[in-house]
Amino acid sequence: MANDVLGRDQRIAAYRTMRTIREFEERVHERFAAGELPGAVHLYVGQEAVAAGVCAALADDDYIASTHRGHGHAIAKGCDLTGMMAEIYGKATGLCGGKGGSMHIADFDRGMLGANGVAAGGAPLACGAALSAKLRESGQVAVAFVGDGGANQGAFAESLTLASVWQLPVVFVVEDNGYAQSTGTRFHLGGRDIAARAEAVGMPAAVVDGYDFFAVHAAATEAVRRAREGGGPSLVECKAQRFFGHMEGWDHQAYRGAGEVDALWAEHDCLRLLADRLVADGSVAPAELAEVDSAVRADVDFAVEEARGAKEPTVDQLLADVYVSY
Ligand SMILES: Cc1ncc(C[n+]2csc(CCOP(=O)(O)OP(=O)(O)O)c2C)c(N)n1
Ligand SMILES: [Mg+2]
Repeated sequence: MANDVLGRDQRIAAYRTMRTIREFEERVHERFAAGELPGAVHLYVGQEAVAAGVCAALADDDYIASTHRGHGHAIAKGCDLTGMMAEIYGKATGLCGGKGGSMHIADFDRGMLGANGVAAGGAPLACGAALSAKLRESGQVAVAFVGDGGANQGAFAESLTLASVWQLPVVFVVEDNGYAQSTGTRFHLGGRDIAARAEAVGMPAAVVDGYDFFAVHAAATEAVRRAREGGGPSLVECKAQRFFGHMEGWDHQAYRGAGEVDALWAEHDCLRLLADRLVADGSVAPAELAEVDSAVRADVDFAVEEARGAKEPTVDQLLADVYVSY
């Protein structure tokens, strides 16, 4: 794992963020199976170190634009767990009034510009936010999370080009999790690394082990620093597979090899890798991590109970904020 400059409190905060994402996602998995959640839900388990490592490099007022697999990004950027869970339950107390659901969670107060049902939809949005920051000279940075499949969208190529030509303060975080739905990257990528596409437009790029919080954080910190100091855009490609199916409900992962997922849990569980590292280097005692675990579990319990008990939006609320009159 890469060296990193983070102090003890920040290391524990990283563990807390990743544990929160894991607990939240596993609970959503369980509640979906119980038939409680409407709509489409895509889980982020396995990739937690990417969201946590990138967002730990950002300031509160920086922007992120997310993907359809957005819960981890939202949690790492500081979105409220209770509001997120209520949103996934489609309740009026949700972050978007229950009208967005899992795939459209947004919270502008936290710089979370939204999960996005459109593959690579976050890339042009982040460019827009970065252009705004540049024109306002605000010093803010925008991050676009994009999947390996999303990186094949035209909008991604256009965003890279525009960001480079206009030297926007934007970071493209590509999460190569091995698959776009059921299609493995070896069938759709046309090359080994998406990072090469950035180099083609003169943009610095790095490829990192996405299971390694410290490696992600170091690469993101460098890219964010470059953007904030006027050095233009960067791409950080993080390799980390998802441990669950593409989407809750129907994906039995027949396209994956026998034992593939078991091996991921055994060898590439980013949360366990981080915990082992923190204990081994003396940053924390195992008991401290256990305290974090139980506090996080209580937070997620609370979020689920609140969401279950909350009201659904009324018809009036459903129609509010949907159409804009200019
Ligand atoms: C523009 C567009 N095309 C197709 C889809 C259908 N679709 C939803 S998720 C997905 C795969 C995305 O793969 P990737 O970007 O690798 O993200 P991952 O699901 O692996 O996180 C596709 C093709 C879509 N949502 N948007
Ligand atoms: Mg993918």
